[in-house]
Amino acid sequence: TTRKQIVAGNWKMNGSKALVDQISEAVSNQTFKADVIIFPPAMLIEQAASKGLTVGTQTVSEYKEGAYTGEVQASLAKSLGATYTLVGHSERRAIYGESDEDVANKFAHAQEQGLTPILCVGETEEERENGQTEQVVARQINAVITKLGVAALANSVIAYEPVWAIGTGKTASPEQAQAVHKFIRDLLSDNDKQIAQSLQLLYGGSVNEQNSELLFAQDDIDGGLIGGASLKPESFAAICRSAK
Ligand code: G2H
Repeated sequence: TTRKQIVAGNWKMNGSKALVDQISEAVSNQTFKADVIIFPPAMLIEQAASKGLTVGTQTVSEYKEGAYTGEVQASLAKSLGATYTLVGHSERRAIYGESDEDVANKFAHAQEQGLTPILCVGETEEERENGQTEQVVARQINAVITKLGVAALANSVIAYEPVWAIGTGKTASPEQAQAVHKFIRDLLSDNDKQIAQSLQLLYGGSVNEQNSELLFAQDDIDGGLIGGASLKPESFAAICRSAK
């Protein structure tokens, strides 16, 4: 099977209009084997899209419109040029209390509005130490399958991001990451073999230009979701080049 790799930059609450220009310069005159996607703060979506970058939003409201002060509206993000959205990033789950059900609702609404969701899953350090990694990741994915059916995953991406590796400099080893990716693909395969084969599974958590090549070379890793290193134009371009 040939799954196209994805290198996605999650800027979190960082960046600026100037950084949009710099990143766009760093990646636009090169061709990569991977699709490159930028997730800047929502206010920069239009500018990034106007530079020809493929763009997504870092979260979306599960509601269509109305009295939801401060929320990011899927249809508006789409009209500004976003084509993807992250859903259920661990920071949204941990800091803003998003439940598995909230995340499934956001996933559903994003697809309804024509955004491709990247569903983020992953265990905390405590859960890993207690041997619960597979159970947690399965619960997070099954919340979407239970609500929407497995067919909904056909037009989506999953990012495995162990919480203990996020922004900590502790990357999962390629073998550790591959083991969980394989577990996820097997879980999907139990539901639908074709979707399991075609779905792109990204690794996230302290990916940088030193470790990306080996991670991206694993059988079930189809690219990465990059935080800190995606804010440095040269590092991000190097990570994009390392995709296969
Ligand atoms: C994980 C990742 C990007 P970082 O959150 O989503 O961030 O690469 O800084 O660990």
